[in-house]
Amino acid sequence: MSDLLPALRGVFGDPADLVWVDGVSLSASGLLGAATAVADRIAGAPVVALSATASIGTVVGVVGALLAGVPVVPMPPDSGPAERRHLLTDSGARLVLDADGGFPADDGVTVVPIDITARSSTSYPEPADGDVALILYTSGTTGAPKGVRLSRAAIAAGLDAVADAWSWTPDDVLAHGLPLFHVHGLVLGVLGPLRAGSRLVHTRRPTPEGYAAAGGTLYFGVPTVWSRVVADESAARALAGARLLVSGSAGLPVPVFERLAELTGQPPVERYGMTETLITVSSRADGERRAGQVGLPVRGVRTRLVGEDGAVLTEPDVVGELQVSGPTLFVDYLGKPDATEATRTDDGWFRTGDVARIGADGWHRIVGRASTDLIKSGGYRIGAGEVEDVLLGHPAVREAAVIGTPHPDLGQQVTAFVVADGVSGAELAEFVAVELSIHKRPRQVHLVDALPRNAMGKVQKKLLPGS
Ligand code: MCA
Ligand code: AMP
Repeated sequence: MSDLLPALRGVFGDPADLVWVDGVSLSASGLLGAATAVADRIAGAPVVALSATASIGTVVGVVGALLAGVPVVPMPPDSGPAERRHLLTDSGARLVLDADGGFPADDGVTVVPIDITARSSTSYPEPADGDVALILYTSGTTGAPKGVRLSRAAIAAGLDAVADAWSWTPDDVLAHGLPLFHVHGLVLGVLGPLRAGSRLVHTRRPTPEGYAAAGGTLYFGVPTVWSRVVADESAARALAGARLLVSGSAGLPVPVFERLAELTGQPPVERYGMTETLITVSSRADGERRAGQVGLPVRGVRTRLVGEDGAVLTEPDVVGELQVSGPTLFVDYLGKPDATEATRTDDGWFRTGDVARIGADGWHRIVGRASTDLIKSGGYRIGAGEVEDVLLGHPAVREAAVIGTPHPDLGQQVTAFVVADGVSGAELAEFVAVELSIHKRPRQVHLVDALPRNAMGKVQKKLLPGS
């Protein structure tokens, strides 16, 4: 069931350009040979990290780890020292696959360069369905990111479910330019084509011009990408011939949905998911699409809403916490049984932390998040606590509170309120950008005399301007 790489085993022939990333392509047999050479270097390791640049080397590295049955930790290539140290220490990875030769040598790990021209024909046994394939680090409301362990079976089930919803076949050419270290760009965007047998065109960055030139039949984007596409009318019109445009990772604003439909002649499919659950709800290629709604549970997934008292809500159109169950759920947060446990209900459902409404016809609307401490900016999930911890590590900072404030392009932007002496907002933003990855840098830093607190001394984020 969980052969994640049928496209490499000749099931769909040997297309010359199965995977194309930023002008460099590999055939099915070429990718298999190069990835097997990676597998030869890492086989037997308990875990491997990978500096996941937007390059074909990243695809080769991930596939190599899948072939060898070694769980792989894709790291944002712009992670600063604090984030990198955390990912390596928390995952225990002592080997780092490096596609571009840019990984710093000073982290006490062995760097294994990825050579996309190498070829090996070693044959590795198929790992078990329950084995962990990927460990994806993702932010929680507090502390450093947690490693979400995803099994091969969950990934296979998740990909088959979206292939069903989106009528994804080997005749498709998937085009996108999303980062290769999250579910969207990596699981759906790289492993999806390798499971479905379709070709992949990765544009390195998700720009309107890149999308217009990619010649895809199927396109993936976060709402920021679609909003930039509709602002570039000629790029948007160039997508008119595509079979399907898919949006996810954050809510697609209704005006962007409508403008995209107008310029391309087709309303986009919107789908909803999480790193921990993969894609759980979507509209369908062969069905209706509605602005502001994310559709119906995908094949094999069940959803329900729960009220604040924990009771399951059965009335349509009421607001509650969305819970999901099914074969696409993660194994656990690596090394964090308590945090894992906190996400599960007594009867085994996963608490998403998202607030939703389900109509009488089963269509889902995502209304918001239960916690203000998870920010979605440009589709990236950013934990307020992680950014606050870095700010508090600056010697001039006495107090810090981070929230998401509305942003026309990114949905939300990271905004920090800081009590500090003798330091500028720009210096503090730069301090965060050096320690963490770029998109976690506050776009706005407000230096304030005090943070609003309640009688218990707890910061009242809801009282911060813009929250
Ligand atoms: C970026 N820049 C910044 C900041 N962030 N400058 C100051 N402060 C910041 N916080 C810089 C960049 O380094 C760049 O500089 C310039 O701003 C413009 O960058 P660009 O990449 O064009 O745009 P962006 O605004 O940074 O990013 C927009 C984006 C990006 C490209 C849409 O947010 C993105 O790739 N998002 C995808 C996230 C994603 O894949 N999420 C999926 C999670 P310079 O030009 O000098 O380099 S998985 C998930 O959510 C689930 C499962 C799901 O449902 O999919
Ligand atoms: P991540 O773990 O980065 O995968 O982020 C998952 C979160 O993204 C979810 O919990 C939602 O808050 C948000 N999300 C993903 N897709 C959508 C969508 N279509 N509409 C609204 N929010 C979404």
